[in-house]
Amino acid sequence: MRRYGKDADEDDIRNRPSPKGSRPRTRIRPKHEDADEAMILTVDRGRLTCLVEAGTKREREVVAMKSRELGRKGVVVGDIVNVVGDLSGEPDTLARIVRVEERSSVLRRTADDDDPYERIVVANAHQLAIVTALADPEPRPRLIDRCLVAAYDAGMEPLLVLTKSDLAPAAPLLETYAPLGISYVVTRRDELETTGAEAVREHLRGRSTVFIGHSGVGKTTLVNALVPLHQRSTGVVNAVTGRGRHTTVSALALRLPPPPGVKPGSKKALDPGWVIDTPGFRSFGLSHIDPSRVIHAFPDLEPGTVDCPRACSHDEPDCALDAWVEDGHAEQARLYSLRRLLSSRESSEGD
Ligand SMILES: Nc1nc2c(ncn2[C@@H]2O[C@H](COP(=O)(O)OP(=O)(O)OP(=O)(O)O)[C@@H](O)[C@H]2O)c(=O)[nH]1
Ligand SMILES: [Mg+2]
Ligand SMILES: [Zn+2]
Repeated sequence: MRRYGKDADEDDIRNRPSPKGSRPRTRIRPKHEDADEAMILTVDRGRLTCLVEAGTKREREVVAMKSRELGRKGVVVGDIVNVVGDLSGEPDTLARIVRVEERSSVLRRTADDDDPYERIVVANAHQLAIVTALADPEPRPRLIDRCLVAAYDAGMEPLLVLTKSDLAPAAPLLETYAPLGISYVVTRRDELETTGAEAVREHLRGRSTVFIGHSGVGKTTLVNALVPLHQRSTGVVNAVTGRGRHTTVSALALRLPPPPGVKPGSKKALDPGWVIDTPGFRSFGLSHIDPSRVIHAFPDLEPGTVDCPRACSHDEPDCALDAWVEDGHAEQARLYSLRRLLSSRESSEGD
């Protein structure tokens, strides 16, 4: 998401010289020139909650709907949009979204691998927090691999969040991911409560992070600890099936509170980062993924692919990457991890 606070502040000064915030209306403006910029916080059956004048004293939430001129274009959490109409934020008012700004990133998935219909989950996020419980429900490494592929494809930085460390150790899983050099954090509920999730927050400052994972892994528990002023419902995991109950039904963006000791009004206080809680998914389809974007996340291996045959799957006898590793340009474990990630596209979608 955009570095909101500061920009919005400057905008405020430029556009609203009068203390009451009223603008001259005499000039004839091109269509929607006076639209306000807003960020989408959540979407509920065609009603979109957006934040206007973010980072200013007049910051407020406004409920809006898509205007007809947007056509079929979707609007998702994290989108930066232009809104017009009643922007007072009073109850029972409804503004209109007239434009969606170009997105800096999109996290997409399909319901399963054969599904041609792509859903955009969240726009403009920088980081993908892949939340996996160490037990209850059991971790599924193939699913983690698929989420990593989605992160690399989206150009988002992955963060591995391993929850419920009170139930099982993290070491075996971390070993699998060590060659990928991914940032990670290990959490447990009782510690989240006492430390206020400070260890997690370290990874989140100044950017926007989407939390994804199976139902019941503890995404909302984490987000609640990170943003204590906003408590969402959490659910229990079924003791027999080991499945969560799909407690969270819609994505929601929440601003992190400023870190302790930061001066109010300073840049750090205005831009402490955003977290986006999402509903647990059953599967994570990857039918839309471009393998070259995944290889791009392996800068040590990418140059070795110039000698590959055309449309190389990188897992075939003529693949040039074996020689590349034998010649000492990259570690064998890295090639193994790349191949595992690429092949995760063919594994069954729920695993
Ligand atoms: N033992 C243990 N339980 C935890 C931990 N974190 C979360 N839980 C429990 O796991 C259950 C599910 O947590 P939620 O936060 O609702 O999970 P979620 O990922 O948001 O689930 P959905 O919204 O359904 O996708 C709750 O009963 C939590 O209290 C932990 O670190 N240890
Ligand atoms: Mg939840
Ligand atoms: Zn190859």
